[in-house]
Amino acid sequence: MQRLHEILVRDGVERELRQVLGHVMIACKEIAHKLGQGELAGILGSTEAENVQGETQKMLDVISNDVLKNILINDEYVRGIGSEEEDYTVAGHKDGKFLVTFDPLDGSSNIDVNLSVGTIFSILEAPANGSGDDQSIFLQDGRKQVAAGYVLYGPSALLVLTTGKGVNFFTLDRHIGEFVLTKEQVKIPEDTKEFAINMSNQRFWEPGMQQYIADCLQGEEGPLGKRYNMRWVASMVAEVHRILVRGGIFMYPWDNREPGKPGKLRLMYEGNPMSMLVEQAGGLSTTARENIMDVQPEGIHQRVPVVLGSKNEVLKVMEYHK
Ligand code: AHM
Ligand code: MG
Repeated sequence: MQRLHEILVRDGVERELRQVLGHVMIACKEIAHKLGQGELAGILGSTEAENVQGETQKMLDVISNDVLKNILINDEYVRGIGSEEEDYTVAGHKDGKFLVTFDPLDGSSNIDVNLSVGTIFSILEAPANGSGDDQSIFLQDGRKQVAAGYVLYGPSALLVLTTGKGVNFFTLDRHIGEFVLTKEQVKIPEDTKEFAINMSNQRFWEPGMQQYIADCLQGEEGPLGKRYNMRWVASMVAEVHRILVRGGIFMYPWDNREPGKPGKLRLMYEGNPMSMLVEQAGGLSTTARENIMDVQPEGIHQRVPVVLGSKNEVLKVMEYHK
């Protein structure tokens, strides 16, 4: 049995980063426990509040955010945090070496129906100067991430992590309270016949995306020559996990539902960490035109179109957008 800590030491991950990752995992174990209690803990359902992005917050969104925030801003190596559920970035320790951004509970529309949700996180190095409550120090492109990952709260709780040396899976052993290595150097198959997209937004997409999906639906008689299958969990963590396990393509593309919002997902704590994982596993992650990790962020809650997964299929979608 190899525990998370042992693998991080083996992979030469510096002590300070190991500590921060350890703290993220303590928070995720706490979140896993609360999710497991469900209705018993009386914390299902929504709050009265909305987050800065105008979305109703679930009670568990707020609780998960508080759990992560409290542990991280008290970590001496964390300069600051940025969260989907915080309007602004929050300062941690003034000399902290790292910045952590996270979506504390992604896919939270799934909570009340007892389906999979997850925590997504991304870790950047803090620049020499600047306080963690100044969002400008967070605005670094995804290539600068030193670690990224998610914890999927499904039938088992699973950590999927990269520190830039491939992607490993760790399953939470609830008996000993530790994440234990269960799969190493995961690779996404290059080809796929499975796509994931919220079809109800079809009329809002660009012509290229409309055409790609129309061609997928034609199956083996169409120009793509394959019989496709479709999945939509409405939980990006579950979606990306399926792709890491058996391949596929996931899209939350550009749409024109709301002016000024190029899609739904956020760059700093959804797009970038998922892109690092997907690329480290041999897949591709793009906006349909450029690599997501090359997008220069302009705001902590910036949105980005997302097309990621099996390499050859993502390249096809990019062709449709030329
Ligand atoms: P959230 O961060 O508010 O939970 O939103 C992100 C989630 C993703 O997990 C998922 O891919 C997407 O929203 C589903 O959106 P939709 O409800 O439009 O299908
Ligand atoms: Mg989210």
